[in-house]
Amino acid sequence: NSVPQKGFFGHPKGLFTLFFTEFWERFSYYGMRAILLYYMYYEVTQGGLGLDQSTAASIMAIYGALVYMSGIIGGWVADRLLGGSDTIFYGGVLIMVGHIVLSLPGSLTAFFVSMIFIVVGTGLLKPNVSSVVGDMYSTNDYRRDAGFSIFYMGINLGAFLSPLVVGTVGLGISFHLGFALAAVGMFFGLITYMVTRKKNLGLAGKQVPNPLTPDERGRVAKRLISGVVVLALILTVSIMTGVLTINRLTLLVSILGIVIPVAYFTVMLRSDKTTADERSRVIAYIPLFIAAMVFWAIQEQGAIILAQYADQRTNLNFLGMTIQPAWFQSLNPLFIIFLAPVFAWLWTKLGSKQPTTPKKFSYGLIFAGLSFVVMLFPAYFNGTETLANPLWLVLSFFLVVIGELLLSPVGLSTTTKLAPVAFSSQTMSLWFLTSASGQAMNAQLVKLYNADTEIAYFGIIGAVSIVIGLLLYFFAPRIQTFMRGVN
Ligand code: LEU
Repeated sequence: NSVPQKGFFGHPKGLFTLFFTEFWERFSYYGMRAILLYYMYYEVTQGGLGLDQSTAASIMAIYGALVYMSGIIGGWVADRLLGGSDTIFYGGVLIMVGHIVLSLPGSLTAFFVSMIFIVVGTGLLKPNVSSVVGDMYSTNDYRRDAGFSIFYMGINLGAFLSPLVVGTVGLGISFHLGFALAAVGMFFGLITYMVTRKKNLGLAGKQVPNPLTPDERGRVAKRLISGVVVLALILTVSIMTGVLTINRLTLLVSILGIVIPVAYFTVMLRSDKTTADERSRVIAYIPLFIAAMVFWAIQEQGAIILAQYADQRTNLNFLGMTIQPAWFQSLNPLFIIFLAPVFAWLWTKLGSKQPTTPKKFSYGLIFAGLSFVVMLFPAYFNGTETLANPLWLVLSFFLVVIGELLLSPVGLSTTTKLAPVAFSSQTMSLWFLTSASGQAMNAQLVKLYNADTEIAYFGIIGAVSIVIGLLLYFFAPRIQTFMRGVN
């Protein structure tokens, strides 16, 4: 594309397509997440599945972990098999099917089936829709960063509206009707994508960057088919014999949350395609990876522990209205939408005086820690028997968003800059892994929360995050030297 396109707010028309596809995909995902926890632990008489709360909380965490781990598969499929554009489409179809399964009155089994569809579907769609945004701009196009910011607004607009829509219907009428709305959302996304992609996306995402050679194709197909068959067999047998319990599955995902990044780092450090400078940068990336992992662990507990808190520990009669607990899930995206421009302005204003990336990460962790520390106050002042003022939750979501805006926007670009060139097609997955691993850790942590442990829970996790943030602050200059010129 030698003539830059300007069909959507001065940006390539393709941004319109990707913006609305991702808007609707996030609408469906976060709408579903806003009621899923309640669906799992509400009594059967209330339309729920009647699971115990700590199991429900753990499943929320492994669900979130798997959704971003599967990005590795999505990245690979786009890179070697289908190209981004088609991979996004198939992902959207699987996601929609997943929500449809949830919308039919069903059992725990139906729930797990839908989870498989949504995990694989999101893995195909989510990393690729972001990479195709990048594909629409040449590397020196000055509109590139702004394009990503607009795209990020699409994500958060979808995430903001859906708890209000899906949450209200899901909790007010029926869970299944709520999930049906999530399916309808993804359907709108698919329609937008299908109708406008040919005209708007052009060649973006059409090429397969590193296609399989013909004899690789045969081998990969064989391995893939036998892999899926073996996995399905193992799953069926272990579920039927009672070997695979929810607890063991949770443990397995938590272990994957450690094993996958360790494997990634080992391969990058050992590869002979990695130069000495690049090796040093990978080492610098390790503490940043861990910091991001801790950050997302706290941020994602907003949909688990804080959601539980909203339902059970919060006074939902506020200023004469009755609040639905799912509505609190709109706070994070709402604050992002309002504060993202403020931070963009701040960084421009500070120019070269702005904090280095490791320092931004450290502030991010401190704010995340504070978002948990403030949750100590209601119990500290009034005990755990009195319902808390909902404004405490609002404050907590506000603080974590400050952290998110310090860490998340620089996180992806830092990943891109610190990963060795030979691994560049993997950087999106590597960044999503920070969230996946954080959530894999959550799968064990969230089990520890209940009314009796509340104070210790928020206090210890909040303090640990702040301490890691401070450590990172002091080691920031050292990490910076390992980054070898990248800032
Ligand atoms: N809120 C973000 C999104 O849904 C989280 C991601 C960066 C892990 O896109």
